Amino acid sequence: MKQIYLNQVGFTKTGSKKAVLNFPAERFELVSTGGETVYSGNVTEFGRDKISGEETFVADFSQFSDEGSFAVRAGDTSSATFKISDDVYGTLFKDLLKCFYYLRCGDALSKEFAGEFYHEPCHTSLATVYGTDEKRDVSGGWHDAGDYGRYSTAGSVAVAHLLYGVRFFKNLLDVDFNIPKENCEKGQYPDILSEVKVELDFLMKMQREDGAVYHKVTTFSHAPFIMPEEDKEELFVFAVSSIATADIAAVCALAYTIYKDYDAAYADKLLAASKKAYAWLSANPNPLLFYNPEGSNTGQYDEAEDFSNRYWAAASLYEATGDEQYLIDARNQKVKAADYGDKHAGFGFQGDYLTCLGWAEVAGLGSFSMLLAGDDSDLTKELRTRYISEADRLVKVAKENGFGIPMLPEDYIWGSNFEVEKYMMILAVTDSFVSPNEEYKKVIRSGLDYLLGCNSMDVSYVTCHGEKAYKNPHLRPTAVDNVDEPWPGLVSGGPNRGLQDEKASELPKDTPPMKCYLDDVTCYSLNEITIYWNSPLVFVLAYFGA
Ligand code: G3I
Ligand code: 9MR
Ligand code: ZN
Repeated sequence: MKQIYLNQVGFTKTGSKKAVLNFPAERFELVSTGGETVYSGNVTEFGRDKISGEETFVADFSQFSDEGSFAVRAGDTSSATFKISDDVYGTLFKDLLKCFYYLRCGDALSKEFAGEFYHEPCHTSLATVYGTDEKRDVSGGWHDAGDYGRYSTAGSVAVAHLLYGVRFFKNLLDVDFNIPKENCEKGQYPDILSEVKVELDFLMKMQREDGAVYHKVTTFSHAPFIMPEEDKEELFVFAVSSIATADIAAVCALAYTIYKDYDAAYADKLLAASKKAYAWLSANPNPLLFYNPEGSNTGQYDEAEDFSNRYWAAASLYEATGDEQYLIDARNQKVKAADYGDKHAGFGFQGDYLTCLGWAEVAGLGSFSMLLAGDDSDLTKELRTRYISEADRLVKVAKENGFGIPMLPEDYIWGSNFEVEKYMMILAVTDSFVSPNEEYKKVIRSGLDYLLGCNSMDVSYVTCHGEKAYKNPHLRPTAVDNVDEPWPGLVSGGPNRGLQDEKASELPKDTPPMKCYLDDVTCYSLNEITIYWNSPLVFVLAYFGA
C-alpha cells in the first residue's frame, strides 16, 4: 500500500521538515486544509534500508515555514494532517508530564485535577518485607507502567531524566501541567518539582535504616486487568540490592542540587538519604544484584553489574558536594563500567556504555553529572570526547536509513522507542557543548518525527497526539476504566523484534524491525507504557524549548 509517513503533530517553523514515501514519485506538494497547494518540491530516492525493509523516498520541505495545517500529497496519495507553528509541541509537553500525575499510587489524586481519570486511593496497606514478619509503610510514588509495581531503579531513572532535564534546560521549571500546587519554604514548587517529589518521597521510604534500599514493592504476581484500588493482594517489599541503593544515592544527590533553591530542609533530607546509601555501598563493595524469588513474575529489573550504578552515585555526589573523594570513586568505578561496556557492546545496548541512560544502563546518568560539574578533570575531558564520538556514530547510523534515525536493527529490543529517545538525549546534550551542530539537530528532529508518525507503521507512538495515534496501550487503568480514549501523552514501548508476548509471537519471524509492532492491549512487549519512556521525551522537548 502506498503511504506517506510523517510527524503527525507537526513542525516548528525553523528546522528540518520531511516526509517519507514508500513509493516512487517525481514531485510532492504541500496542501493546506483549504485545499490550496502552498509548496512543491522534488522527491529524492533513498533506497531500501535494514530497519524498515522498505524502498524509501524522501520529500524534504525544510524551506517551507508558513504557519498552518497541511498535508503532503504525491500523486493520489496523501499524508496525515500536521501543523507548522512555533508552539506546536506545547500541549504534548504538558500531556507527557501530566501522565506522571495519573500514575500516582496511594491517596494522591483529586477529582478536580484527575477528572475522568481519577481513581480511588490504592496500595495503601503496609507491605511485608519478603520472608519476614516485618511491615513497612512504602505508600506513594508512581505506578511503574501498565502494571502496578513500584520499582526503585526504574523510578530513580525516570526521576533522573526529568531532573537532568531541569538542570540542562531550565525552561522545564516553567511548564504548568495542571496539578495541585505544593507549598515549600519559598512559596510554591514549580509543577515539575511537585510531581517529582511524589516519587522522591516514595524512594526514600524504600531505604532501610542501615542505608540499603529495597529493590521493589509489588504483589507476588501481576494483578489481573483491574483498577488499582481493586488490587488488594498483599504487598511485598523485596530484597535490598546494591543497584537500587546506588541509584537512590545518585538521584537523591541530583535532586538536592535543585530542591536546595526551594526548600533547604527537604534538600538536606535528600542529601542525608544519599550519603547514607553511599555509606552502605562503601561498606559493601561487592555487587548485591537482584533476582525474583521463585514463582514471582513482577518486574525483575535485573542488571548484570553494579559498577555503572556506583559510578553514577559517586559522580552525582561529587557534582552535588564538590568533595574530591567522590571524584576519586567515580574514576575507579568508571574504569570498571567502561571495561564492562567494551566487552558487552551489542548485548542490549549499542555504542558507548558510558553514555547509556536506561533502567539497566545508568552510566550515562553519571556522565551527565560529570558534564554538569564542568570541571577540567581528566574524567570530564574524556567524557566530552566520548559524547562527541557517540554523537558522530549516531549521525552516521542515521544516514543509513530513509527515516534519518540513529537506529540499527539491533536497537529494536523491548522498548525500542526508548532507544530512539536515549539517542536524542545524547545528541541534545552533546549539542550543548559542540554548538552549533546542524547534523545533531537534524537527527534529533528525525527521532521526534519518527516517534510522532514518520515510521513505517504510520503510527504516532504518543496517545492522542497525531491523527493516527495508537490507542490501546498495555495499561491496566486505561483498559478497564470505561473511558474511550486513553490518557493523552503516553509513550508506547514500540516495535520489538524479540516479539516477547503471546500475540506478538504470531507475527512472521522475518518482519522488518520497524514493523514488529501491534497496537494491541495484550502486547506488553510491544505496546506497554512506562514512566521511564515518558520521561526522556520530556527531556527532549525541553531541549526544543517547547
Ligand atoms: O540484552 C539482550 C540482548 O543481548 C539481546 O540481543 C536482545 C534481543 O532481544 O535482548 C536484550 O535484552 C532485553 C532487555 O530487555 C534489554 O534491556 C530482553 O530481551 C528483554 O526481555 C528485556 O525487556 C525488559 C522487560 O521488562 C522484561 O524483563 C524491558 O527492558 C523492561 O523495560 C521491562 O520492564 C517491565 C517491568 O519488568 C514491569 N513493568 C513494566 C515494564 C515495561 O514493560
Ligand atoms: O502486565 C504485565 C506487564 O506490566 C509486564 O511488562 C509483563 C512482563 O513482566 O507482564 C505483564 O503481565 C502478564 C504476566 O506476566 C503474565 N500473564 C499475563 C499478564 C498480562 O496480561
Ligand atoms: Zn497504587
